[in-house]
Amino acid sequence: MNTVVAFRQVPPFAEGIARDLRLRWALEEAGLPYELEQVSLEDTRTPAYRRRQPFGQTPIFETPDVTLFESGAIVLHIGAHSEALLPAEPAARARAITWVFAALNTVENPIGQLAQIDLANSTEEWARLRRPGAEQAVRKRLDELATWLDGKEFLEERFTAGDLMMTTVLRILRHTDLVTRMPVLDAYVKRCEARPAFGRALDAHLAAFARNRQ
Ligand SMILES: N[C@@H](CCC(=O)N[C@@H](CS)C(=O)NCC(=O)O)C(=O)O
Repeated sequence: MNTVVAFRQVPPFAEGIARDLRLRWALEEAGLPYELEQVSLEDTRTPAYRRRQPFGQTPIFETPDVTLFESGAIVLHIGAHSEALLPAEPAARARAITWVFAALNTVENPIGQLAQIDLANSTEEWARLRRPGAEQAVRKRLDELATWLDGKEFLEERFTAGDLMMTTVLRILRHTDLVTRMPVLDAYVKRCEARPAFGRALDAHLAAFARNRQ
């Protein structure tokens, strides 16, 4: 059986964006069942956990054959077993993989910096000084992405793992209006989020946190 390892609880701002959602969505698109293993922050500090995830982060993905960390690597691994995520045709597959890296390396990087300022350090002086530059860097990437997506439904001819990853990265900005005020990006995110597999993944992701609050 496949196992997704996720945090038992996260701060409210992370419910709906914590990265186990990426795995759950990929597994739903691929039609693969999975079990959930929930961990606490304390669990992630133990040597046993570090042998599974050297940096003490979530998510982890375990199959009978392999233990994996890094959400991008995991989504690609799931995609290797499902054409729903990675097309069989070699060039289309390579393009989809390219977009997974673009989402994680080129787009998530500035978005992560802005989120860090807004969600973790907003009261600090350095954050106040840095925020305009950080927002500008995000806007640049969003403008470029919107230009690429203009007139398109997805990043390539059809939905792929690239769109899955890009959507989850753009969702990190949901505490701002940076995406929603850009019609092309807003429609793109909503189009991807309207997929039944995303709905099932998000429901399960949120339900797990809700259960643990009771
Ligand atoms: N690059 C990693 C990032 C993983 C990550 O930042 N996970 C968060 C939860 S969504 C976490 O574990 N944060 C606690 C920490 O980094 O110590 C991935 O994509 O899997």
